[in-house]
Amino acid sequence: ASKKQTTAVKTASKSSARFNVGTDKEAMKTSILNHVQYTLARHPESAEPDEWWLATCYAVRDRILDRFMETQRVHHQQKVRRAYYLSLEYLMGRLLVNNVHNSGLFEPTREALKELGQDFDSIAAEEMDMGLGNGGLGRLAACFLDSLATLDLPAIGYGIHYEFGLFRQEFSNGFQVEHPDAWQEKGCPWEIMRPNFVQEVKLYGRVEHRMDDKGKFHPEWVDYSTLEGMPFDVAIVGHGAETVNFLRLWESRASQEFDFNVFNQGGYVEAVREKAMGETISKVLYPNDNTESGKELRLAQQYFFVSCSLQDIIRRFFDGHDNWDEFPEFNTIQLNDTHPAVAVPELMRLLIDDHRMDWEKAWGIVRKTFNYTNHTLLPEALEKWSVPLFERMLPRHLEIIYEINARYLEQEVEAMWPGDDRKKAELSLIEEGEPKMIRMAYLSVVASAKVNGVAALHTELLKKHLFSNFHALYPQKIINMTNGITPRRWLLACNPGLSELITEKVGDGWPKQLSQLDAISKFADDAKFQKRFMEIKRANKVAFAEFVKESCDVEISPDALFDVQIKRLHEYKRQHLNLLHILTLYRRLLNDADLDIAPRVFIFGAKAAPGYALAKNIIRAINKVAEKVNNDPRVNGKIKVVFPENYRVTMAERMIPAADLSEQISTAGKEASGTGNMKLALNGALTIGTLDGANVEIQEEVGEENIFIFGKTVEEVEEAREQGYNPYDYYNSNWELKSVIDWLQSDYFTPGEHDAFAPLTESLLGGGDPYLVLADYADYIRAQEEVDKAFKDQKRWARMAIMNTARVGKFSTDRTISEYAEHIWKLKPVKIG
Ligand code: B1N
Repeated sequence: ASKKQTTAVKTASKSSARFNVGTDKEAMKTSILNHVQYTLARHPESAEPDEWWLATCYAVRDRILDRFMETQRVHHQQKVRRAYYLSLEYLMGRLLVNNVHNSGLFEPTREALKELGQDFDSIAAEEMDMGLGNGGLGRLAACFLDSLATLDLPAIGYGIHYEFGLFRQEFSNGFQVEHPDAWQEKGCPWEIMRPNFVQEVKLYGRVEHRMDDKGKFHPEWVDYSTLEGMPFDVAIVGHGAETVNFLRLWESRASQEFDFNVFNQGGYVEAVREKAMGETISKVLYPNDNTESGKELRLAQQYFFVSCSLQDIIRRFFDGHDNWDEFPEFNTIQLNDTHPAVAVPELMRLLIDDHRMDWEKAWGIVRKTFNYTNHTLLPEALEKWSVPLFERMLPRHLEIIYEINARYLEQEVEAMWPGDDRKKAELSLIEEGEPKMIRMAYLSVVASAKVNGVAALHTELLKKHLFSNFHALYPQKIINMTNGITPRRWLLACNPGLSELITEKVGDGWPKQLSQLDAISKFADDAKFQKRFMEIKRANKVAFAEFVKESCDVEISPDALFDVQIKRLHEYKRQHLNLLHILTLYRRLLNDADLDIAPRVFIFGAKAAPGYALAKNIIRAINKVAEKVNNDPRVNGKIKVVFPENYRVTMAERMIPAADLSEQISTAGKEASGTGNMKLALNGALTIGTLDGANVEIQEEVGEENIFIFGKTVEEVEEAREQGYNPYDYYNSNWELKSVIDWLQSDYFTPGEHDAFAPLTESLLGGGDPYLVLADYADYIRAQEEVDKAFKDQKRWARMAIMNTARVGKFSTDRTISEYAEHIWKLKPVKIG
């Protein structure tokens, strides 16, 4: 009977390989209604919008899961090679709109909802952002998942199921105030808990070296604490593809087993403490972008998710293989920055201690399996863990790192620079000092087959500075993989007006072949096309203006130039340079009410790390300047400043289609790539920017006549520093610059409250202006005047905007991921169905 049943199950799943459920409007309608009634236990007549949202997600999910199971069945059956992406951050945003577009269910879902008396857009707006990341690095991971599935590449993402993602931001008297982000409040229809794949993780304790019966010493990790990792899977739907990959996020739990043991030893308080730790690890995302805090809990998070993931990878591998020799042939693991770098000693430990492999063989496997992406050169972001902390939490891993270091210094560094102790100290994985620190970036380079930077300039700087010794030691290892963005979310879904126009002109292949956009460049001078392009932009600006009215109670004109800077608040990104320009215009307007400038709206979106005082002060300064400018009748509405609170993926999706100008004004050499620059250009915003990160490559694509470049180059920045850069030289010689900085030092913007912006003005003057704001000020103002001139010539502007959309096809993550697949992962597409 049981055999018969198995056959029946097999036949059922085979005959319905693609869908068990219909995908037309009627089927969607039935399915949504069924979920309202039988999943949510609600009468359709009284269901609330968030319940319609949930029911719709469940209906869509049912269809996606058919493809998900089929994909996994095929991958398993064909024993495919897989890529694993390890990242502490995934900035996913909302999933419903994305999922209906990618799975081809957009029309039937919208129509079904309409017949049920519901509006798709308002239902979709019920969804909370899945904000499990800080900024570019986390959003890049999300775009990569989209492209991996779209290109039919077998890949799984691993990360942490944070209970709280990036904080929700509010402003109070201009100050940023942080609130917990309860993203799971309305339910999480997209994730599936997988209790059958729970993993156990050890922490703390010590190492004993015990002799086995053959007289060989084996290290043994003892007196450790244990935790459990519970996996939650989120399906990742490829665009128009059959492939549905998944993202597996681990949630930490106290291990019942361990509590019981400590309990029996009489350690009641200990047991409760361990339980608290178990429940704390996946609580909250660290809110730092481009800085490391060095906190114990952060290391615990890293190790926890890495250990769960590696054990899961090994389990999956042995479900189909029986030989470790084949491991590197079927598995490649990408480290998203050094945050998961503890995977290196962890895989060594699993191979040597748990699977009794010898060192050389284990190291050979590790070096063929791992690759590492570097995302920053900023010293404050480079991870270094103190040896004493590491020893306490991961004693066996510390031993392994020392052993890796000793062998690599004695064999490889010695062979290259014989007898050179200075080179050995320079290249050591351990930085001498009090305390000693483990250099996680060096560990990642030594253990990886390939190391990549994220834009051409960034990779060159990596080879020249941070990893120059490694580039000499391993000349083939460091390569460039310029970042990208998924055109599905960042054009097709967020800008339906422009998408329709493009499809009308070039057909509907562009979302999967973004270079096809180039075909619209031939319409750049076509008056009719220009008109439609600009009408779409204007409609997007009208929609955004409505949002600003509602959220900030500020009226802005859709005919003004929308000047947008949206990114994390960081000194190197120089939001304060933008602010100095605003103050310059404000001042000029007060001196000359008839000043001939195109009306502008300055739009900001940014969160500051809660512990980053200067960044928070810059937010306050922007808010306070906004208050003054927006309410000063003398300005006559010519400039406005808006800073809606709680910038996030969903807000970016509203702002980017409405932007005219894209501010990419970091100090040259500091922004590894940037990806907002790509999103804005794709949606027809012109860039004002420095020759930094991917701006360099954007200029190459769009042509120098379609971008506003200003400021010092990397070489000029280096030179200025060498010659003893002094901001006062600029302050004292540029009278207008001096006036606006003095203005900030007065209480004009905060009446009665003195020195409100002291941290900001101090950093610019007394603090030595580490990011050369004053040095770039004059050229920035000049470039902004060119922007003004170009905008006044609407035909010229339209032409430039069209050329931006047309020429940025290179920046699709489909191109980026194809390069990773070819040059790093050696990964081939697998067609499903
Ligand atoms: O990664 C993005 C780049 O486009 C940006 O230029 C870069 O700044 C960003 C520590 C980071 N680099 N490093 C981080 C994030 C969190 C953290 O805890 C560092 N983020 C970037 C994608 O390549």
